[in-house]
Parts: sequence; C-alpha cells; structure tokens
Amino acid sequence: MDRTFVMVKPDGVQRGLVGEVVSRFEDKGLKLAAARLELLPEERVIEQYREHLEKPFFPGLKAYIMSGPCFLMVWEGKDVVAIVRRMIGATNPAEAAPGSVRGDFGLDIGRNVIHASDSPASAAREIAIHFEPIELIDYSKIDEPVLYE
Ligand code: D4T
Repeated sequence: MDRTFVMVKPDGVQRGLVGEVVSRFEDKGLKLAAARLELLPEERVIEQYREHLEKPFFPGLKAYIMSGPCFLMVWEGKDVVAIVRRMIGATNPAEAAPGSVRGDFGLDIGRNVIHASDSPASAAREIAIHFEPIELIDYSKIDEPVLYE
C-alpha cells in the first residue's frame, strides 16, 4: 500500500480541527499508520520546506509552523498521495474547492491549516524526516476486503 505524510499545522491544532481532519480520512477508508503531536524543531522545519528556503515567505512560514504544536500523521491506502492532496484542496484556501479541508476551514495562504505530500517521492522523503521506521505501524484493518476490489 502507498503512504503519505500529513500534518495539521498549528492554526489547525489551535482551532480544534485535528479530530475533523482525522475523521475525514477515516471516513474515506484510509488507514492511519502513525500519528504524533509535536512542537517541531527548527532543523526539521527547514528540511520539510527546503525547496522554499530562498522564498520571501519562508521566514514567516517557519515562524508559523514553529508557533505551536503540529499533528503529524502517516496515512496508508491505494493512491493515497493523490487522494489526500485532493481532499486537502489548493494551497491557497481562498481558491480551494468547497468540500476540501482548506476550502472548508481556511481563508489565508499563510494559515492554510494542513500539509500533505505532493508526490510519492515527497511522501517517502517527508515520512523519513519525521518518523522512525519503528513508528510506522503495520497492521490489518477489518474493512479492507470491502474497501478494495
Ligand atoms: P504545504 O507544503 O504546506 O502542504 O503547501 P503546498 O504543498 O500546498 O504548497 P507549497 O509547497 O507551494 O507551499 C508551502 C507552504 O508555504 C506557504 N506559502 C506558500 C505562503 O505562506 N505563501 C506563499 O506565497 C506560498 C506559495 C503555504 C504553504
């Protein structure tokens, strides 16, 4: 099965959206493989967002991500990376489709509630930044035979 990295950002945690986000992915049928509430250290924020290091918004982005706890997760399922990207919506919540997490709960690109990996390669990279292999729980879920053909 494929895996993706998802993170409720500090605004989402402060606004009490962790349960809502987890529920949406559970309702979809995805399988939770790991989860942790954490104040991210600077090194891992830099590693996570290394493609944006030189962007003008990076200092604000780093301060925001480190402003409070994030809720980090790994979700599993067939084509999970693309499915979760669609479920979280466009980067700018003002443009994100209604029904997506950012479309339903966000207003501003600098407070866009949630992150999810944008490709299988990013997912592998980001999971390795934030989780040890032993933290990824390998288990069977009883609804798998009715979720997949
Ligand atoms: P993340 O990585 O947070 O899931 O966002 P996306 O994958 O959807 O979008 P991104 O990498 O282009 O942006 C990373 C992060 O930076 C913030 N940001 C972005 C910002 O504050 N101002 C900006 O102009 C842009 C482009 C929002 C998400």
